[in-house]
Amino acid sequence: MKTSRITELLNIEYPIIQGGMAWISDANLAAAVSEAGGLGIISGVGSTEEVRAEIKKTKLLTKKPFGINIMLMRDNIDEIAKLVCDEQIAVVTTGAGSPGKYIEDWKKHNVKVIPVVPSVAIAKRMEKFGADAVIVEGMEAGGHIGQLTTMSLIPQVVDAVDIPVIAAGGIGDGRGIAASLMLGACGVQMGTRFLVSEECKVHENYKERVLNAKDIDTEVTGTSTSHPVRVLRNKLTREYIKLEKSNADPREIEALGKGALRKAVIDGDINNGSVMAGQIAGLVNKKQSCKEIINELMDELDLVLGRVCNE
Ligand code: TUI
Repeated sequence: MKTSRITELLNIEYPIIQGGMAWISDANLAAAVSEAGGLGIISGVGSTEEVRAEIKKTKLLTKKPFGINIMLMRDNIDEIAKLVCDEQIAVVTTGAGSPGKYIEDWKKHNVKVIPVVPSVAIAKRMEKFGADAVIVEGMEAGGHIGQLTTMSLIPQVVDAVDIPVIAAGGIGDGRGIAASLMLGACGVQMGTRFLVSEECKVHENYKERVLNAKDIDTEVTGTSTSHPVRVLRNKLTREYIKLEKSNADPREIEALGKGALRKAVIDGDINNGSVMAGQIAGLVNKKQSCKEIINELMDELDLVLGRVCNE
C-alpha cells in the first residue's frame, strides 16, 4: 500500500494508529509504534505532571511523530489541553466527549486534531469545529463505546464528511484493515492488538487474559448509567451487571467501577479489575514486538488487497 490521506496528514509510513489506552499507553509503547512506522499515542490520563513527564520521555525515545489521547471525562482536561500546546505535540486524539472548546487553540499551535466519534452527527460536528480527521469507533472496541458497529458506521461517516476517516473497533489483523479501506476509511486505529505487545507495560495477567480470550468473552457494563464500557467478563462484571439489573442507585454502580481499570492494569487483579478489551480479543493470540505487529499487518494487508484486485 502506498501513501494515504492519513499517512500524508500525519507524516507517518503506515496508516496504523495505536489506541491511546488510559493507564496503559505510555512512552515506551507509543515510541515503539512510531519507530515502527505507525502513529504511537500516549494516554493523557494522570496528573498533569505525570503526563508532562511521559511526553518528555516519548520525545527522548523517538524523533518521529507521536500523539496524545485526551479522555474528556477527566477533571484536569483544561491543563492537559494547554500542555498539548506548550509541548507542541504533533497529534491529539480525544475520546468520551466533545473537544469543541479546545480545537481552535490546538489548531493555532499546529496540532493535528483527531476526535474519536461514535456517530455521524458527532463526526459532522467535529468537521465543522475544524478537526483534521475523525477516528470512527464501532462498539466492537474495548473501553468506553457508542452504540453502532464499525461495519455500519464507517461508510455512513465516510459519506457524511470530507475529512479523512480512520476506522476503529474490531480491527485486529490485515483483513480488518483491508475491510476498513473497502468501507472508505483511509487508516485504522487498533488498541487490543497492541495491548499484548512486548513493549506494552500492562500487567502480565492482563495480557494473558486477552491472549486466552474467546470471541464471546467480552461484555458491556454501564449501559444503565449511560457509560457503556466493553470489558472481558470476570467477577467484577458479574457484580456490576447484578447491580444494574437490580436497579441499584447509579452512584453505587459507578462506585464499583471506580479505580477498577488501574486495579487490572497495574495490580494485575483481573478478577476484581476492569479488563478492557475489544471483541477482537479472540483473534489476538500472540505476543510480538510493535515492529513485528506492524510489519505483519502490512504484509497481510498487501496479500488481501492483491487478492481482491487480481480476482
Ligand atoms: O474513549 C474511548 N474509550 C475509552 S476511554 C476509557 S477511560 C475509562 N476509564 C474508566 C471508566 C471508563 C472509561 C476507556 N476507553 N473511546 C472513544 C469514544 N469516544 N468512544 C465513544 C466516544 C464518544 C462519546 C460521545 C465521543 C464523543 C461523544 O460525544 C458526546 C458529545 O457530547 O458530543
